[in-house]
Amino acid sequence: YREGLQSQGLWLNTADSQITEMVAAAGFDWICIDLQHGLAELADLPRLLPIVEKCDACKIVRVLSDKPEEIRRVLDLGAHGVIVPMIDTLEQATAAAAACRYPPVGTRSCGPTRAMAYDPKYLAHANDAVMCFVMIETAEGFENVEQIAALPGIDGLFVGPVDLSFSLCGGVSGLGGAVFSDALDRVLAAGKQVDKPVGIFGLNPENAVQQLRRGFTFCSLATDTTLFSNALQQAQTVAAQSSSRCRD
Ligand code: 3PY
Ligand code: MG
Repeated sequence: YREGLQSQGLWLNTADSQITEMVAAAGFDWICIDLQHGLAELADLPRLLPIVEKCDACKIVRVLSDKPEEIRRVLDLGAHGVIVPMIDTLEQATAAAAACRYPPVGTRSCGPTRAMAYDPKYLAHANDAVMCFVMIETAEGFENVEQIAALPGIDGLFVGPVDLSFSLCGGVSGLGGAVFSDALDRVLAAGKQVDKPVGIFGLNPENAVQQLRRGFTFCSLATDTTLFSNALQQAQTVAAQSSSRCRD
């Protein structure tokens, strides 16, 4: 993203090694392990992150909250970057960015247990290499989006469309409406103004492609759980069609 390239990722809601292997081998630019709404816990990361690392995908983790101690631990375990949910204020965003950097720039305490195992020279460049993306998904965060985007240490914004639709439009029925569409334009403009990437969670692959066309820098194409449940439905549809043909 630092070269301004668009990228596609995949979102992991499960904490399963085999699914992570399959996703990593499929060749996505980045993979996000979700600690906020997914099944993974902090203790799963030493098992899952090396699988992603092996396939050269960028290791992103959505943290459970903006708590600095949690952000630091996720980075210590070797994540390249964090997506921090539910950021409302400049203070929250500043603290999240600070938690990602060692002093004097930030407040990160030094103990990169797993990160050093991936990269012995980690300490020399961690402050520059680590990525801190904050989620714009509340009305308050949205109102502050230009100032949040401009903060030093914030590498980019990430839109949570579902929460943002609840907060701005009263629910997911607003996702297709003008208020929501204008909101996305404003977030994109806020990123563009400071030349920082803006990502978004893709609701499905078609939606993800639309968002990339619209100008988002990075977008998740799907989640492991939605892919699996779509495949199940497809299998059931095929089975239902063929069993009705058998009866005929
Ligand atoms: C949202 O859409 O609110 C998200 O956080 C995506 O997971
Ligand atoms: Mg959300």
